[in-house]
Amino acid sequence: MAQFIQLVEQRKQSVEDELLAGLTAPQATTSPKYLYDALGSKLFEAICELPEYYPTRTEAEIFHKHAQEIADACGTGATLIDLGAGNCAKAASLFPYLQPTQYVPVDISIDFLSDAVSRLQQRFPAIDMVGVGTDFSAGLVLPETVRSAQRLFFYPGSSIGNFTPDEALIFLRQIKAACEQDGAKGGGLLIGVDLVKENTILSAAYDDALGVTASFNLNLLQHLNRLLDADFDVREWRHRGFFNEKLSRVEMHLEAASDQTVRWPDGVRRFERGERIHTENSYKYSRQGFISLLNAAGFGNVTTWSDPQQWFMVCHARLV
Ligand code: AVJ
Repeated sequence: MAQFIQLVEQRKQSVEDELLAGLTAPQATTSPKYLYDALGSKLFEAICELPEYYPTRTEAEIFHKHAQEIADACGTGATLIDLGAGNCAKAASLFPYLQPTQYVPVDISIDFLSDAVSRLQQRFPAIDMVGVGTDFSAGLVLPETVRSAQRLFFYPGSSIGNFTPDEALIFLRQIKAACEQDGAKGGGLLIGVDLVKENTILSAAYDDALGVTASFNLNLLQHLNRLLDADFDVREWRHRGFFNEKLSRVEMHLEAASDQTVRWPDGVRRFERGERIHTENSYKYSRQGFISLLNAAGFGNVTTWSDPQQWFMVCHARLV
């Protein structure tokens, strides 16, 4: 049986406070983590199947093509800590190469993860599995059953892009600290990073023809209605997804299609037509820019793998 630990059930009050502070700010924002309720996680899986959404497919190609070299860089027998594991499929495809001793998938979408990890444990009975339900964006805390030796953090999919570069640096330093816990040696990081490319390709990836990304973004409003007991009318909002070249990030917004008032038990927010809620940033890096960030966080010995078009990059880095 896979072990499953729910670390912090974020207090309902603090979820509400955080959300309402963002929603009532002059420029309304919500954290991208609220995109991932049960339906949101499924819509994200659907996004990964879209022809326009190249990151997942390109990263998978890189992992497939360079699996043995990647495993040689990472070393076998590690404690593989999978940040934002989702359905655990990416890590599972690397198990035959990485041969982890322990597998620790971490995700905020708790029910989705616990289903995935119990199915995976049946396929790989020899690997010790500890599922962790937690919001690691607030800090990286791991339960004691996670082994400290040879921790390999796995952060694929370019989820690092959800952080600003400053936040990413702080997060990478936390990973470094977690590798060094109890004086452990041999730790490292295997991370997927999306690279800067032509605007049209980036914009299409976040505003696809079928409107799956639009549904993913709009579903946030349904999630907010449940979390806050609010009354967002999903039909009165439009998806916006585009590349902001100056800040080197894709931005997702929800735009009010009409003047409207949204209500929740102790408050209201008026939105005028065209006003937006900023729901996600997805930063895009240059190869050298990201290596510099890794170095600044205390990682070195960086090896990178990319696809022929240089659209995506997988990096392995060691502690220095
Ligand atoms: C899961 C954060 C990597 O930024 O590409 C996909 C999320 N948002 N389409 C990304 C996402 C819209 C995705 N990450």
